[in-house]
Amino acid sequence: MRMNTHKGMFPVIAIIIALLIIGGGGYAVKKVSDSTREKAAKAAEEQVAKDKAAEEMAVAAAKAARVLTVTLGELNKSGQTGEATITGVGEDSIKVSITLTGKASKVAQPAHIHLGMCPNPDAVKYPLTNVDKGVSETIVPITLDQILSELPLAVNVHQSAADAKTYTSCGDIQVENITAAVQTGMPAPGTDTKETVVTYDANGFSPKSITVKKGETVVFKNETGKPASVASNDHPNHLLYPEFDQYKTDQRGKDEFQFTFEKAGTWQYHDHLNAIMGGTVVVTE
Ligand SMILES: [Cu+2]
Repeated sequence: MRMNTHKGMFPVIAIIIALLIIGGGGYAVKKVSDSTREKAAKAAEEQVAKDKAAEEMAVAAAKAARVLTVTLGELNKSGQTGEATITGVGEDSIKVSITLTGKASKVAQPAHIHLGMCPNPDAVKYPLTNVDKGVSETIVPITLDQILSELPLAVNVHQSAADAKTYTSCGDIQVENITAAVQTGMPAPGTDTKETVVTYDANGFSPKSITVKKGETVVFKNETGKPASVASNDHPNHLLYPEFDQYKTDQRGKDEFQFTFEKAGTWQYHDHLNAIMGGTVVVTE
């Protein structure tokens, strides 16, 4: 009877142990997959944060790159006209630059951004540096967007400190006069890529040898009237510059093959479909 009980108990214990092992294993697997998932989620979060920061920088740059031009008209027969430009500086300031032409003033002329419109603007909203010898430059700690939210505003120049009541030049700030600032030192999109054309006809590739700088794009134009496929030497494996192989690109079968050389070196190539025809691209640093 006791023996029977023990015999009967054994499978039960075995099953319990087996369940514990399976359960434990399952737990371990779950733990590993949880930590993998956590890592992936964290990486995704970091990427989102990075993207957001990049986007914010781009938006800030775009905002800073705007310029608002204000045309200053003559008032009270002053003989003075001119222009004011309002540009974003950094993320939270603007630079107001005034240039007056026409009749020069012997004294410094007070200037402000006033509420209201020309020729009879209201109270001073933002004082500007006096116009001296026709020029004035002021950094105002507000954003261009803030200025635009406060319109109507006008840039107004006065005769002199003594005769501030007489306005000499005035211009309304108008939202439609915003343009993109010309960025100096930054290449305009599309102008930084140079293209070199190599023509391929019955006589072969022409010019047969070209020299380009790293990062430049070469366009191979097939004018043979037959299918062609440009590839680096040696035929048929193209291992000299494996990426330089039209067949491996989305331009496969096309009569024009554009390739940007990112590796410096001397790269012989050929037409894979007529391998006796070839040329050389020398890529310098
Ligand atoms: Cu080949």
